[in-house]
Amino acid sequence: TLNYRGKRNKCNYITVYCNFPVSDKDYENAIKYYTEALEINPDNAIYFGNRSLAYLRTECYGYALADATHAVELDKNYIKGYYRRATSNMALGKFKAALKDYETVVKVRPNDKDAKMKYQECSKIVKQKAFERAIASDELKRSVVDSLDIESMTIEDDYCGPKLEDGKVTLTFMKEMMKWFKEQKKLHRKCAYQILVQVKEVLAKLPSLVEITLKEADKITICGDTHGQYYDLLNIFELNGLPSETNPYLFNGDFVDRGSFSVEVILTLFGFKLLYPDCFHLLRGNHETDNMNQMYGFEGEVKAKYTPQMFELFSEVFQWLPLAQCINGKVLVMHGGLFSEDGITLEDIRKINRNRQPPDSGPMCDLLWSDPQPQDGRSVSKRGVSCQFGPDVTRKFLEQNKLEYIIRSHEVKAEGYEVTHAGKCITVFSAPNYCDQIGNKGAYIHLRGSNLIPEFHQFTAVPHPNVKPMAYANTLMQLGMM
Ligand SMILES: [Mn+2]
Repeated sequence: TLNYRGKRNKCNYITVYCNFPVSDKDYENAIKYYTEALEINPDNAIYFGNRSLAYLRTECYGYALADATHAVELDKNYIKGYYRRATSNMALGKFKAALKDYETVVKVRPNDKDAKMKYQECSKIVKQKAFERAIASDELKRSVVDSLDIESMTIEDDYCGPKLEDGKVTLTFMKEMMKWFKEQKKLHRKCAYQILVQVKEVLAKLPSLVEITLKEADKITICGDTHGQYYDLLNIFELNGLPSETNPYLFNGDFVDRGSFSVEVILTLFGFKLLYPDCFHLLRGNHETDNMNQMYGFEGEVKAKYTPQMFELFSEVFQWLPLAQCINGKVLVMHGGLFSEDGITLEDIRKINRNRQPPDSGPMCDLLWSDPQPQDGRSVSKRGVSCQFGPDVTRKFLEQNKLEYIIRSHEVKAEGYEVTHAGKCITVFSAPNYCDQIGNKGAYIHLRGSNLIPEFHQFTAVPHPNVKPMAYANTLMQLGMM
C-alpha cells in the first residue's frame, strides 16, 4: 500500500509512481516529489538519477544532464547515472560526450551486452559525424538535386497511386495523395522527388522573415507542432477545411520526428505549399534539422520508406524553410521564441543566412529553440539549448519592433494552447495526445485581418494505425532504453 505521508514513504511512493507514468502530469509530479525528496536528502544519487529520467521524458535535456552529472558525482558506481547523462548528451547532439559515458559503463561491466550495444551504436554515430565533417571541409557540398535524373525515373505499371499532372501538383492530386497515405500506401519515389525539388525552389526564394497582410475580411489558421501525427493533421483539415486561397494556413514547424507518419505529414504540407505558395505557409522548427532527425525518427523513416539520398534532399529543403512570419506588422510567429540578447530587430531576422544547420547560439538558434518563462529576465534553458525569456523581455522586444504579440509553439500544453506574458506570448501546439501518451488536446488559432484577436480552437486525438511513435527513432532514444 502507498502512504503519501512521512518523508521516507513519500519517496517510496515516488519510485512506484515513476515506474508507471502515463501522462505529462505524472512526470511533472515525479519531478516535484523528487525535488522535495532532494531537499531532505541532497546526497542521494538515485533521486538525482530518477529526476533526470523524468526530465528526459519531458524533453528538459539541460536539466536532465545536470541531474545525471550530479548523480555520478555523488556515486561513481551508479551506472544508471552514466546512462542518463549519455542519453541527455545524445538528445543534445553531443555525441562525443555521450560516448565517454558509454565507455565508462562498458569498462565497469565488460560482460553487459546492453551496455556494449549502446557503446557501439554511439561510436558509430561519432565516426559518421567525423566523416561528414571531413567531407564538408574538403569541398562545398553538392546538392542532391544535381545528381538526380527525375525525368528518367520510371513509374512501374503496377503502381496505381496518385501522380503529379504534367509534373504539377493539383488539388485532385492532393486529395488522392491524402487518401492514399491514409490507407498507409507509399507515394511513388518519382512523385516524392518531384515535390521535393519543386518545393526547394519555392522556399529558397522566400526571405528568412516572411511578411504577409491580411485584409479586413481575411482569416488565417495557425497550427503548432504536428510531429508526424498524420491522422491528426487530416482531422485538422476535416474540422477546419482544406487549405485553399480563401482558407490560408501557417504551420509553425516541427512537422516531423516522434510520430511515425512524418513522411506523410511533410509530403502533404509540401504539396499544399506548391499548390498555394502565397496562402500556405511553413516555418522551420528545431526538428527540421539533421541532429534531431537522426535521433527522433525522421531520418530512419525516410530511409525505411525511401532511401538515404532522399533524406539528404529533405535536409536541403529544410534548410530553406523561413524562420519567422510577421502578420500585418503586428503579430510575429516563430517556432521557439525570443532572443538571448536584447535589441534584436525584425531587420536582424530578415538578414539571417538560414541555409544551414542551426548554430549552437545566436538569433537563429533562439528562434528555433527558446521558451518563455513566468519570471522576468532570462535563465538557463531547461532544454540545454538557447534560453528562457521572461515577460519583460517580451514586452521590450514588442515595443522596440512595434508589435502586439508573438505566437510560438515548441512546447506541449494540456489545452493545446497557452496565453502567457500578459497576453503577449501565445503558445499553440497541434499534436493531440503527443506521442500517444501525454493526453493533451491540440489547438489551432484563427486570426482575422479585422482585429488580429486570436481565437482558439481545440481538438482531441483521433485513432491511427498501429505503428507506435518513435518506431523509426535511434535505438538509444527509444523509450525504455534510457
Ligand atoms: Mn520544437
